Amino acid sequence: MTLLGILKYPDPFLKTKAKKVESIDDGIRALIRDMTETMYQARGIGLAATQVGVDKRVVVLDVPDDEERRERGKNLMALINPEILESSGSIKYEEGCLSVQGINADVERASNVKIRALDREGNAIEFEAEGLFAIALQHEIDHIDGILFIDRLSPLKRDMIKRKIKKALEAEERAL
Ligand code: GNR
Ligand code: NI
Repeated sequence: MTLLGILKYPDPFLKTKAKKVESIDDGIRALIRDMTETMYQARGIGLAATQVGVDKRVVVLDVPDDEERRERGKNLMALINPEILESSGSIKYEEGCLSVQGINADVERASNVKIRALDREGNAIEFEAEGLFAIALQHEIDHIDGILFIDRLSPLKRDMIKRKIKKALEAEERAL
């Protein structure tokens, strides 16, 4: 098991559109194990391969039923080549991202999604999700398309946040 480094905005790799996985081999299974360990260590509810510098369409999620009482492993899933087949409704939620440190902002997304993917054994699966699970799925699928949650904000809000991050990074530089 290996903990992976999580890339931080504005790392240009986060804009990469990841490639489809053509065969699920030991390399993919090792990546899933390492991403899972990295997600838990970072206390995230999801993680996309793009965030650890790998341009493959792989995501892991463990979205708690109750955010106050997290049960590690209860809802753990790895999805390979996930696709949104249908989406409906609308929900606004204050999102954060392990690749965008220190920023939280309301994002509007579909409240219900239908997903198709391969599981880690290579079985085709289809399921529906709602609420935080649906939000996290859309957030992770965005990552493998090279999209961050801040890209989903109004241009005004996005520019404000980008300036704030730039300032924080400059302050960090000066402190070195
Ligand atoms: O841990 C995470 N929490 C979260 C909260 C609201 C909306 C999305 C997320 S995903 C995030 C982990 C992460 O950055 N995954 O890419
Ligand atoms: Ni994220």
